[in-house]
Formats: sequence, C-alpha cells, structure tokens
Amino acid sequence: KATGKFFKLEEIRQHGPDSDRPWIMRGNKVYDITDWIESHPGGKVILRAAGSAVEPYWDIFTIHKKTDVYQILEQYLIGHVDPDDLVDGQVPKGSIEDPFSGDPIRDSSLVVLTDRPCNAESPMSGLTSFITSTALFYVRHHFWVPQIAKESYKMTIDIGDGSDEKTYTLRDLQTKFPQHTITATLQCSGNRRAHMNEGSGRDASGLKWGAGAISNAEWRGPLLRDVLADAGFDVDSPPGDLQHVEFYGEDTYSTSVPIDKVLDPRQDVLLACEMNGETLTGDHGYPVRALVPGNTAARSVKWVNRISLLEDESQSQWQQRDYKGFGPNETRDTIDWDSAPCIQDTPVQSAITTIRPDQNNDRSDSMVVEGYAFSGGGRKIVRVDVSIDNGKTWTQAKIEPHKHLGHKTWSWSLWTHRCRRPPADSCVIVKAVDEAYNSQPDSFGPIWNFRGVLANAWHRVRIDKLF
Ligand code: MTE
Ligand code: MO
Repeated sequence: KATGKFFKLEEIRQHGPDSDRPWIMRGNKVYDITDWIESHPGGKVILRAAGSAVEPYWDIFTIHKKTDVYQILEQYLIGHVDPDDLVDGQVPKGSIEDPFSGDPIRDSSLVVLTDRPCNAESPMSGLTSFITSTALFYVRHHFWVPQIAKESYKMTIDIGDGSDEKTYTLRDLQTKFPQHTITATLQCSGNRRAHMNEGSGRDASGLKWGAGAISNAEWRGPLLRDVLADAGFDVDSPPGDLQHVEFYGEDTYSTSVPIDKVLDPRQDVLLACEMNGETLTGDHGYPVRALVPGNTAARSVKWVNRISLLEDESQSQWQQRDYKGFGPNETRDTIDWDSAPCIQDTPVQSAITTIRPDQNNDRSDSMVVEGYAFSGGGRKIVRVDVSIDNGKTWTQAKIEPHKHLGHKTWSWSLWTHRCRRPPADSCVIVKAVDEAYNSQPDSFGPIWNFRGVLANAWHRVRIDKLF
C-alpha cells in the first residue's frame, strides 16, 4: 500500500461525491473509498463526506466510533494529508465540509432544543391557530437537511414481487395522479416528554420536548395507493405475504407502516408534495414526504426517495430500537426491544397553550384558557374537560369548529375555555376524550417509560405560569 504518499487538501477536494474515485479523510489520513461503497452498511451515504473529513458525520452516526470500523477503513488508506496543509498537525476546521451547511435559515420564534441536527418546537402562535404556518411548524431531524435538486429527484418504487422497480419524477407524482388535500396533525412520539419527566420525577432519555412537538398543516399530493397501483401492485387483492410498506429518506432515515393503512383509500396516506398550498420546504421534506395521517409522526418520512413492499417490518433502528413503549419498570439495561410493537396509532392527547386575561370581558378577574386536543387513528375529539380547582370539579371547554379535510379527523381540535380567575396557586388541568371514549391518564408515574414516549397524562399548569 502506497502509504508514504502526501496529498494537498486541494487535490482531496477534487475527489468529491461525484468523482470516479471518492476519497475521505480521517485525522490526517486519506482513504480511497471507491471499493468500500458497495459493502458499506450505510450505503452511499458515506459519499456525503467524500472530498472532505468523515468525523463530522461519525459524530452523528456514533455507531462508527468503534475499532473494528476504523480497521475496515484502514484497508483503503492511500496516504496522508500534506503536512504543509495542516495547522498544529490537524486539518484546519475551515477546510472540513460541514454537514449542516445546507440547513435552511429558520424562523427565530421556533423554540430550539438542538441546533445540529435541528430540533425545535412550534412556538405558542403556531399552536393556537388551526393551521400552523410552515415557518412555525415544529422541526424534528435526526441528521442534516439533504439538498435535493428537483431535476434529479427520483422516487423509486419496489412492489416486492421481484419485478423491475419503477421510478417517478416530482412532475409525475404531481401530474399523473389525482391530487388529494387533507389537513393532518403531526405529533412527535416524544411530545410532552418534559412534562413526563417533571410529573414522575424520573428522567426519560431523549429531547426534553414541552407541548410544542406537534403542529397541524394542509398536505397535498397523490395517494400512495394510486402510485403503487401504477407501479403494478394489485391494490384491490394484494398478495398476503407483503404486509409492510417501508419508506427511505435521503438522509438515511427509514421506517415502515402496515400495508392495510396504505391500501385503504379512506386512510388518506399521501406522498405529500405540498404543505399549506406551497412546495414543501427543506425542513419538512422537499421535494416529497410520506404523510401517514393518524400515525405517530416518525412514520411520515421526509425526503422520501424509495418505497418498498416487504414481508416484515423495517429493520431500521427507528422501527426496532426506538419509538416503542415499555412498562415503567423497564430500563435501557433490562429491555428486550423485540417484546413491544413499534408505535403507529397514538393515544388521546391534550395540552394547555395559553392562559391570559379575557379582553372581551369587563370583569378583571376573568381569564381565557386555550389549547389543543388530538387523538391518533383519525379519531375525533368529542369532549375537552377543564378544571381550575386542581381537578375537584370540571367543565367543558368550547371546541372550535374548524374545517377538517380528509376522510377522518386527522387534525387536532383547538379549544377555548373562559372562566373566573382562581387563586394564583391553583392548577388549570385539561383532559380530552376521543370518539372511542378513550381518555388521558391523570398522572405520569404509571405511564413513565425510559424512552419518554406517548406522554399524555393530564396537562396541569399553575395559572401564574402562563399569564
Ligand atoms: N424523516 C426523515 N427522513 N428524517 C427524519 O429525521 N424525523 C421523523 C419524521 N420523519 C425524520 C423523518 C420524526 S421523529 C418526526 S417527529 C417527524 O418527521 C417530524 O416532522 P417535521 O420536522 O416536519 O415536523
Ligand atoms: Mo418524532
């Protein structure tokens, strides 16, 4: 192996993702990864680092930080970075490509939990109008925002019977098929995890989302069912062995949903090409995202470029090792991940978003409480109960009569409650009931789980907190 060679950074940069022989750096070592790409478990995503350093990526894909991975890479060593190009023996930061450099500029009122990757809650103004504006829609990324050119975008469909794959351009998806418009709420499985931590006194792992990892938008695009039919799949009498539909995102995120959800035209599963009447933005999946209404938002894969029909559900970590609910006794050390199904449909939820003085009322002691209520599976919210005396007595909030588009109630209901202002140390509490008469548990202790998912106990807020 020609390990005695030195390369200028300038020359390394030429060996980018589109070159015949892509190279990467790790430390001051240079590797030609051309022959590794085929067998790299993460596939071509490693090309994202070509022409530059692999460390920023391996900081995100921490699975690589192991000696055996380093040893595999060593086989492809071709030399070192020219010492003249190093500063203090290291490749200068400025010449290392930043995976997040293509991330969009975001609205400053988003409530940012982490910056890279971006995880941000919708602010109160995004949670108090039926449609959340696209700029204020919460953002939940596992990686960077992929840069996808409309002209080169292709959706590949594999119907799982060994026949040739079919590909579709964005134009195909928008012109060859009837377009459907639905309103649908996306809620992260971790929404209200911070409330769960506080309420139970036990910290669950994961981002400490408040009540803002949820938003509602209008989505438009073809039914996935129609696209599968066009690709040659018998949607009316499907073969019994293919039970799952897997979505792959350009950022390497992937997950699946049961095929029955997709094949029922009344379940409104879309390949969304538009959000709130406009082309999707980078943060929300441009050019195409799967939109699986009624399911936990983790299944609505952004930047989706490949869809496969499978016998078994996705083997990805987001299907198998995350987004599952366990008993309050289980911990990361005791857990048998295979013992629980992944989250698809979700339980009934509600939260208080504002408590403020009532401007429309002359009495200075009157107040307005507002919030949202939402249930999975398209189940409508039929009642919202509010208490202003720590749960001793209850009254019903007014559910706003918003127009829901789609075959079921895929969107949240916003509610308003006007009442006398109780003493400052009282708690306002909300709980909602969906059309299956499911209600929320009164406290977090019994539903605590180490991943902090499905946090839907009554939302309690001291009235002096939100004024
Ligand atoms: N799709 C891809 N490709 N990559 C992701 O990181 N995050 C998922 C889902 N789809 C994710 C994804 C999760 S966990 C959530 S909650 C929603 O997208 C968030 O969607 P939003 O950012 O549009 O609000
Ligand atoms: Mo999520």
